[in-house]
Amino acid sequence: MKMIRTKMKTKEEAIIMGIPTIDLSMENRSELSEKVVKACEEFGIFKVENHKVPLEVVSRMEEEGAEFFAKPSMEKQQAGPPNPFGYGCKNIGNNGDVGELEYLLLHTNPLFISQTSKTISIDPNKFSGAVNDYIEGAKGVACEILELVVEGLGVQHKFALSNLIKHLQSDSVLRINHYPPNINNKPSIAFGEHSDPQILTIMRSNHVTGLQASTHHGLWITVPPDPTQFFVMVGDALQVFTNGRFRSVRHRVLLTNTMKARMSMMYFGAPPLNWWITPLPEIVSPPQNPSRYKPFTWGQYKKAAYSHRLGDCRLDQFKVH
Ligand code: GA4
Repeated sequence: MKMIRTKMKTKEEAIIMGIPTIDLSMENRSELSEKVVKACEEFGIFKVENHKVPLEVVSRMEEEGAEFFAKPSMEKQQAGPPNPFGYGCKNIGNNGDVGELEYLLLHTNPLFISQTSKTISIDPNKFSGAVNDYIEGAKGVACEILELVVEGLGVQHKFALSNLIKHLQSDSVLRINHYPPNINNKPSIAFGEHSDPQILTIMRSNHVTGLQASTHHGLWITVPPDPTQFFVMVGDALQVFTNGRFRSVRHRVLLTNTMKARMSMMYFGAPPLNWWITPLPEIVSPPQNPSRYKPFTWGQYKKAAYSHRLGDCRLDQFKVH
């Protein structure tokens, strides 16, 4: 969907506003990086077209997901509970949040995938093969976006951010969500409002609508699904790396489809647990423009995130007042 207006003054204007679409095959690199930075600043969410992930990689992952969620509940439970990884049903996190969905939460480390696949599929090699290929594809998209972000922000070291998710010890996660058809015929919130704690989220869903993103003014935009493309979302860690120039996007899933299940796949790109999350040196220039956040490691932030409710603004406790 094309962006109709970026500057918003009234509610009416907001309603006709869609999220930006960025064509990754654009030849003019500096124009492309400018567009990415602008989309991150203004929306924190955008769609990318002409990515290089083969369709076959996406459909294999989709088939494996559909096959798993079609199993009887007893069999799925064998892959749970998701503490911290595995199969989950309705419960989200550890503090009483619930949603109208079931999901698989997987660490992206291939050794972990090969172990967990045994409890998920009767053909663990086929499952882990599909998951690993999908992760490689989504990670590629995330790295490309992060390299464009860095270029657009004028940061010297091109791989300053992408290296964090390419790192062997990266704490990135893959999540597959399965939402049942909404038989009540009343739109309902199936996954509550929140921002993602990581650096960047790469999301792809089937054709069933549901994702909504909040503008910086607090208005909800419905994001039309596009099964062949990816959606990029700014996470809390990227907000800190850019010293608040980008803001993590608050989003939720609202279900309206009475006939079909929604399935979405999210790759959450994160650094290693012991990595410090602090603004990129080129972004801050004390004393005029100091860091707005107290330094913390990704491990500390994750711990803090899991001690909060889903919708909490977890970054607040790390802000310099
Ligand atoms: C949101 C993004 C990812 O889905 C997730 C979620 C995690 C979970 O479902 O276990 C969290 C949530 C997410 C944010 C705050 C904490 C942790 C549930 C929750 C209440 C896997 C993640 O990393 O953070």
